[in-house]
Amino acid sequence: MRFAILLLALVCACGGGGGDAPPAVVGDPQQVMVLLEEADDDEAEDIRKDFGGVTVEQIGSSAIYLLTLDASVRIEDVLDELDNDARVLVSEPDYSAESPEGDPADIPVLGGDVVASIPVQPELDALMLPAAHAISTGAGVVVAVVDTGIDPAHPAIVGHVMAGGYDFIGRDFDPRDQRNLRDDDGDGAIDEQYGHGTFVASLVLAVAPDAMILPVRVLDAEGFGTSSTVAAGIIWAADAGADVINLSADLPDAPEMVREAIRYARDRGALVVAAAGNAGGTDIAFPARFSDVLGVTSVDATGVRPAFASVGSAVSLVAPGVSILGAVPMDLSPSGTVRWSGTSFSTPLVAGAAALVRAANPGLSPEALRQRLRATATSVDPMNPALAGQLGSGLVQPLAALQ
Ligand SMILES: [Ca+2]
Ligand SMILES: [Ca+2]
Ligand SMILES: [Ca+2]
Repeated sequence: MRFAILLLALVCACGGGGGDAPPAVVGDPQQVMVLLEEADDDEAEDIRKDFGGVTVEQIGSSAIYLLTLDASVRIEDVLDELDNDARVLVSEPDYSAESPEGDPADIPVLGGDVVASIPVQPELDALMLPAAHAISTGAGVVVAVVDTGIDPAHPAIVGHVMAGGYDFIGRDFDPRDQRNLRDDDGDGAIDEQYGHGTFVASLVLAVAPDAMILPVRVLDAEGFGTSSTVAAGIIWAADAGADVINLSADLPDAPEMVREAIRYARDRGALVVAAAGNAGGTDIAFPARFSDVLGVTSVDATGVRPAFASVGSAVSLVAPGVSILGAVPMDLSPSGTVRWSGTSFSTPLVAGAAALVRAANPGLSPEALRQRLRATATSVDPMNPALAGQLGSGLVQPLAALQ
């Protein structure tokens, strides 16, 4: 955990604050985000001039601005100033974001299953997809995969990738899943999240085979991003016309900028679906626990909750997430598939279900779509008697949601 310790040391060196709040992990120690009352380029330009040594970028057409500080500028000074700045509604560091499967204990199992088995794997039987597909296949619906990027040429995905994605890690128009063959977070596993986004995309398409995937890269191959990459990715997806946004990532500091990005997406008709996290306790990850989001945790193929799956009253739905077959780039696994467990992989099954319902009911608002999926789920409390009330509305049921 060399990386995390280094970041904590940087935060501690900043001093200030104090109190008994948990130590924040700053994703990028030279970046700060601010929320203005409304998007205002003149005001942003004034802020840039006032500080000096700072570049200011608007995130999409939102009222969120990203301040990047020159090496000579101290982040704590900027945050102190912004605290007292009447132009600024909220200011905060650029907090860290991480894939829930970033621990080396959670890496995928390479296997020889063929790609064609992904949509017909028995692990998905409880979703009754063949019957659901007689009603809807998700045609015309855009699902943004805001993740590590995707492999657009993978046979499980090719032909279902929308143009217009973006890479907020590399800051270019190439949102492919990519790795650098270095263990950047020093946890002993090299590029342990390479393929995460490809895997997620293949599961969206297993449920909604005619949906289109919009790839937005906000996490690197170790599974790390920041609140600015995630907020920018959500806003990008909403502006590109995403109907559903899959976010299999956790931001432990619950950044206000990501809340704002989710509100922005909701106001533009996009439903955000997020992973509840793999800590196994009752602390649901952010933004899965945010009320505007459909938060998803895992069960196995028989509806039983595995030990890793976080549970609690903020869970909305559950879906299979144990030893799921999905796609990864061929240079990671020659078969093009792996088996992987985690709430990150239950999430795209719900995102796919949302796509099916949205395709059949194009006028549904994000809130109505969220309610429809919850109201038609089946309780899994009978299989998990000790967890009654902590598994949301239960197992997502695409067929029932379409009827
Ligand atoms: Ca890691
Ligand atoms: Ca790496
Ligand atoms: Ca690593």
